[in-house]
Order: sequence, then C-alpha cells, then structure tokens
Amino acid sequence: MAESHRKALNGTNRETIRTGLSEESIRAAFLDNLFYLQGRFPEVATLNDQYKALAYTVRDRLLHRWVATTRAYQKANPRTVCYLSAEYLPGPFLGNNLLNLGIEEPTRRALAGLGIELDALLEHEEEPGLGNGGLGRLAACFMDSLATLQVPAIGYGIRYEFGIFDQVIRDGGQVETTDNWLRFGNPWEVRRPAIAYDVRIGGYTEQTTDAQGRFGVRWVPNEVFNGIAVDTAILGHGVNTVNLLRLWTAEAAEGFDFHAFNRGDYYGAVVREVRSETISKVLYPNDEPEIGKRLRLLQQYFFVTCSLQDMIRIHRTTGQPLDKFHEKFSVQLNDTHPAIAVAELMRLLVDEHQMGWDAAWEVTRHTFAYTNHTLLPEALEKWPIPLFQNVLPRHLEIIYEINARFLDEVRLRHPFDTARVQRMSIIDEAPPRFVRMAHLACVGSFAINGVAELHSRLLKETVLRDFFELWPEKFQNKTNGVTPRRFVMLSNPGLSRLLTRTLGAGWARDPSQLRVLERHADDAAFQQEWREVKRSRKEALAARILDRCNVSIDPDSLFDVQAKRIHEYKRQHLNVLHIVTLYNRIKFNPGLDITPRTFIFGGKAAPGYAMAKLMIRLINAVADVVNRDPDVAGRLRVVFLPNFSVKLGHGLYPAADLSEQLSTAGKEASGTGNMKFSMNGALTIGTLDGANVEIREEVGADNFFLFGLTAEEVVRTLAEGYRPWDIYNANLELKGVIDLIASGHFSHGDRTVFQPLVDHLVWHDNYLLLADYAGYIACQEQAGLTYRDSRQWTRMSILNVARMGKFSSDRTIAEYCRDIWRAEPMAVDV
Ligand code: GL9
Repeated sequence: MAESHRKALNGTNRETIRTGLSEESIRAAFLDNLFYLQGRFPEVATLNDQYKALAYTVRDRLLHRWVATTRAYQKANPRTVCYLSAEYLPGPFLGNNLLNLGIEEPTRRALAGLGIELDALLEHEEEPGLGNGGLGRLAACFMDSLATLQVPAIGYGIRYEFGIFDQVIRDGGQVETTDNWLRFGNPWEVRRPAIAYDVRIGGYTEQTTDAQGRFGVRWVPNEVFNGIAVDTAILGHGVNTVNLLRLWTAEAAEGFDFHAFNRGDYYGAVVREVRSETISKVLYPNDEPEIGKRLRLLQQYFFVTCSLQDMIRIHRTTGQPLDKFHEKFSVQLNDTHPAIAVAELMRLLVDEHQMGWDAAWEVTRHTFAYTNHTLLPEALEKWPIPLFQNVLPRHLEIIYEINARFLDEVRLRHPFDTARVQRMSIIDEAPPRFVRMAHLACVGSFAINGVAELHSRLLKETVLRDFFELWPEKFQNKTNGVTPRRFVMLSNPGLSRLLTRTLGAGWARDPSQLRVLERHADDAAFQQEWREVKRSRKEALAARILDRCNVSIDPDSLFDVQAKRIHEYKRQHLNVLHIVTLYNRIKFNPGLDITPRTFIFGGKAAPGYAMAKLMIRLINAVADVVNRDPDVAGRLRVVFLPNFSVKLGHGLYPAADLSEQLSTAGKEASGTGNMKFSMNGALTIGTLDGANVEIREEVGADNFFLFGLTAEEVVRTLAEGYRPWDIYNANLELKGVIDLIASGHFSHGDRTVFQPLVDHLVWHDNYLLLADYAGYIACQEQAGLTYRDSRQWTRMSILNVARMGKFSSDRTIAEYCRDIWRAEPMAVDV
C-alpha cells in the first residue's frame, strides 16, 4: 500500500509533505508542522511542541485516507454501523496510528536525524480517559476492528472535557484529582462547527392541529442548547479505511443570550452558557449507574439526540425516504446508557418528520440492537419518573405509548398473568415510579446480546428471562474480544517480532495462525527466546515501578498481577488474603522455601464506593508492612501502581506471569483484561466466570489455574444460608490471616481502620471470599510450584498465546456484522 501510495503522489513537494511515508517526507513534514502550526523551530521546541508536530504529521496522513473513505462511502452508500456509547477509552493515538500506517521505523529514523527520540514523544502523550473501564475500552477495540475489517462505521459518544479522574495514592488511600486531558490541546480531533444540532430540555407538551386537521404534539422546551461534532479519525490496520469517532460537545444555543444581555442581565446570559457547557464537562466515574443524577440523564439524551439527528441528516443526503432508515443504519446500544434512543427516534420520526406511529415503530424496532454488560441487579439503570418528566416530558409520553402497546402483546400471550405484566413493564410502578432502561432497550431492539457465553445464558435465565420467553429469537451471545494490534503488537514489540519471525506477519489480522506456535512449545531454543522477551518486559516494568513507586522488585520473581476496577465482586481482597497467608507462613517458618513473588495491583475505585476505597487502603497497608519486613525480603513484594490506564496497561500486560481473574462466579459479565494478559503469555488463575470459561476452553484445562465455586454453586450456597463465620472458625490459617488484619498489624495498631471490611467478611461475605479461600490458596500453591519448573511454565505460556486467537475483537466484530448488523466490508482505495 505504501508503495502504490507513494507512486500515486509522486508529484509536488506539498503532497509529499502531507502524505509521504518515507523518512525524508516525514522529517520535512515534522519540521513544517513545528514551524507553521506551533511557530517553533527545533532549538526552542519543547517536548510538547515536538509531540504535537509529530501528531499533526501523522494526522495529515490519516486525513488523506479519511477523505478517500468518506468519498467511497458517499459514492457506494453502504449499510453503516453506528455504535452508540457513553464511553470510549481509546488509549494514546500516536503509537497506534504509526503502527496501523506501518511507518513506525521511518518515523523513528526521521526523528533520530533531528536528535529526537520517538519513545519520548510516545511517552508524552496524554490519553483520553473518556471511560471507566472494560465497557469503554471494548468500544475502542470495536472501533479498531471495524476499521481494520473495512466495515463502514461511526462511533458516537461524548467529548467529556474531564475524563475519568486521576488517581493519586496519598497516605495509603485513593485521592481523586481532575483529569485535565485537553490542557495542552488535542491534535487528533477536528472540530466541525457546521455539524451542530439543537438539544431541547424540559418544558411541557401541547396538542396541535395542522392545516389538514391532523393532531400532533408540540414539545415546548424551557432550554435549548447545541451539540457540536468533534471528530477523530480511526484508521484500520494495514488498510486505507478511516472511520469516524464523532464525539459531541455542548454549547449554548446562540452562544450568547442577547435577550438577557439587552435587559442588562449580562451575568444571566453568561451563566446560561456555562450551564449548557456543563453537559459535556465531566464523565461520571461510577461503573454503576447513578440513580437520580439529572446531569447524567442530560448527557445520555444529549449525545443520543445529536447522533440520531446526524444519522437522519446523512440518510437524507442519500435521497432515500426515512422509512428506509433501518436499511441504511444498524445502531448498537452499548449498554442502556443510550437506550433513550428508542424513544428519541420515535419522537424525531413522528413529531419532527410527520411519520405515522406504526410506520415509525417499524423503523425503530428494526434499527436498534442492545448489548447488556452486567448482571448485577443494582447496576440496571432506572430513572425516577418525576426527574424523567422534568427533563424529557415528551419522551415520557412516548414511552407510555410504547409500553401500553407492548404490554398488550404480553397480555395476549399470557392472559391473566398480571405478575408477569408488572415485571416486564417499562415502568416500575413502585413509588416514586421509574423508567427501566433495560426494558426500553429490549422492547425497542431486534437483537439483544450478552458479552460471553456464560453471561448470555445467565441473562436469559435471570434478569431478562421474561423477555427471553417472549422473544427467544432476539437473544444472542457475542463473546468480547480485544485488538491484538494495540495489546500485542504495540504493547509488546519484542513478542511481536518473535511471533512474526516464527509465523510470518499474518497473525495480527488472522490470529488463528498463532496455533502454529504449538509446534514450538517444547523447543528449548524457542522457549529460551520466549523467556527473554518476558524477562525484558519485566525489567522494563520494574524500572517503571522503581521510578513511580520507589519500590524495587526482582524480575526473577513471579509477577502476579491484578489490574481492573476495584470492586468487591472482583475480589482484590481475596488476593490480599493470599498475600497475608504467605506472609504468615514465612513469619511462622522463616526458612520456608516458597516461590518469590511480586504482587502488582492497579485500578481505580468509584469515588463514592467506600468499601472499594478501603480495599485500596488494605492493599497499600499490606504492601507497606511486607515491603519493609526483612524476614520476607526476597520472597514477597507488593506494589499498588497508581492511576491505571490504557497506557499503563501497555507496560503491564506483557510483564505479567500470572493474571488474577478472581470474580465471584456469575458476577463478571466477561472481562477483557483476562484476554490481554493471556495473549501476552501470562497464565490465568481464575474462577469459572465471564470469558474465563471460554479462555480455559481454548487454552486447555491443563494450562489454566482454576479454582472456586461455579455460578450455580454460588447461587445455591447463598440460598442455603451461607455462614462465613463458620468457615472463619473452621480454617485456622484463614482465621490467622483475618485476625492479623483485624489486629491493626497493618494499620499501626489501629484496629478500627479495616474493621468494616473484616466484619463484612466474617458476617456477610456476599461475594463468597471465605467459601473460595481454601481452593484459591491451594491453586496458588500449584501455580507457585509450576513457576519453578521453567520449562513447564514456558510451555504453558506459549500454548496460551497459541490458542488465544478467538479473543481478537476482529472475531467479535465479524460475528456482530454477520448475525446482527448485516454489514459488509468495503475496501477503500487512495
Ligand atoms: C463491563 C463488565 O463488567 C465486564 O465484565 C465486561 O468485560 C465489560 C465489557 O463488556 O463491561 N460492564 C460494565 O459496566 N463495566 C464493565 O467493564 N464497567 C466498566 O466499564 C467500569
């Protein structure tokens, strides 16, 4: 591609500077951008100036493909996937775009010629933290795979001015600071002031009659503001396809309320502007929905209406009537956050475009598909009716109408089953009454999916059971995946080189080719190379940890890593119970011969989630004592790596030996970190939960450390009257561990600090840590012993990588395209 591209443009200097892929063009472009876009010359340029000059240089090369893609789409008018997501966690763009363009090496040389190190610029980039965790990162992996598979797609979302908070660890606890990611500007985005839509809020509705005497409804809002498109180019790997990530930013409608200004109310006019701009100001940092947060509902409606209005505008440019809208677009709802889209599309079609209700409903229910990402009942979004009515009065009317028709269908199918009608209603009638967003999404969608086999099965058996009984044909599974470009090629260049040398370059686009590695699993020379790659990543991580946390760790020790949001169901505290178990064993038996381990944690806690914050405190407290204790030195180290992010993940996944996937079975919908670790040759210790089940199936039971109750056993144990107190008293080692934490040993003698956590464990323990404790400890012992047999461990590590092909997000996206979106790839020429 690069060659033909160069030939086609073998012309003026200007084209070369904007599009050329050679070292010389890149260097010339870099200097040009430094000068004309920053007003800088090399001698005075700061690191940030250099970073931006390079980013613009790369962006020019994307723009060129972007325009070609847009042209091709306009001409062919293909079916287009629209992914609606309140969160995206794309990670740093520079390295990924260099990789996908295939120009990392010439760029490195171009900069070296100027005395600049590419790695320093890569390190400098601040990532957009526009998501909380797995759900937002999944959306970003999907955007990568859609472009790589050359599927026409638009990702719609919110351009939060402040993303997920920055986490600082102060005195052992989490402190949140604001993430001012736009401080130095964002070179990847292109603002499109001409693509702007009205967003109405509040007010009331009234009946209208038109000239022909037809009734209609007019929504008289009490506030109107604008959503402006801010676009980012998403380039596929090794192709010319550039899809659009279109994020909306809020502005006051006329920029300024001249009416108020003329009345002399300057302050009021400015305040209105300030208020509208708060809509896209900040990401809600919870991984569970916020009940009753008005601003959150505003955000959801804001990006949904802008996105749907944008789709309608695009559809109209094709000359097709609106009753063909669903043939042009397939719209995926990433969880219930955008579920208001079902009512909003009805409103746009019926109220704004004068379509009849039945015709509009046909379009709507053929447009949307819904992905559920969680089984936790407390995480199912619902909005109190008074709030909903206040913000979206017209939508509430529409939802009542959708619901009335839907419940008629339920009654027809199940006459006299009023309990079922109540359970299924979009409205929860328990005062103050709520709108159940998952029900709205199910009723308005033609397909509903979970994100791993187990999760999809449990959805049908539990939270969405009634819907499954009504519409079994709507239900599907789409097991999550992650992009091997970012999470192997970009994060782990050493492993990538070894894989390419052994298998050829095809594995990143077709990871089934990794299977060939199985042949090398016992090859001593290959094993040696494999270990050297891992070793170098461990050294790099050790250097980073020394720098950031001032803790020195031994790259020969087993790197035992747990990186994910901090949550009771993910059970980071089970990991801590293991650490303290080992600590106690060494204290009681100082000569104990155990496999030296470094425990590494990363993850943020929701700012209002006290128990999760206490878990962070516990990890840091244990780290503090363990790392200082000469008795355990050389055998145990504990590190909490602050402010986990996509970027930190790049350094973490490749360095891990053991991946901790400890969620209580039935609670983790899928997990995606589990995939990133295993693809980089870490072995998993985990429960039969989420995608762990399928990972184990793929890599083989012999290459996976399994422990814990199954989802069914979890339900049964709780139903039979679980008594953690009995387990605590029956297991002396466990009792010793919990008592030590309770005694204040890790809290300078203060027995109160961890009391809530300890009490919860021994009296309630609804995530069944104590039930799984003994099995976990035994399994960890097995893992520790296996690690000592480095041939065996390496063999298992190679087999993990060889058999992880299924978990490429390309496979996931191909399945969505085939089974849900009916979307086809379309090649783009430049
Ligand atoms: C999540 C699930 O909890 C994960 O198990 C799943 O892998 C991802 C992606 O499907 O979605 N749902 C959810 O709300 N979050 C998930 O990670 N939370 C965050 O994104 C913080």
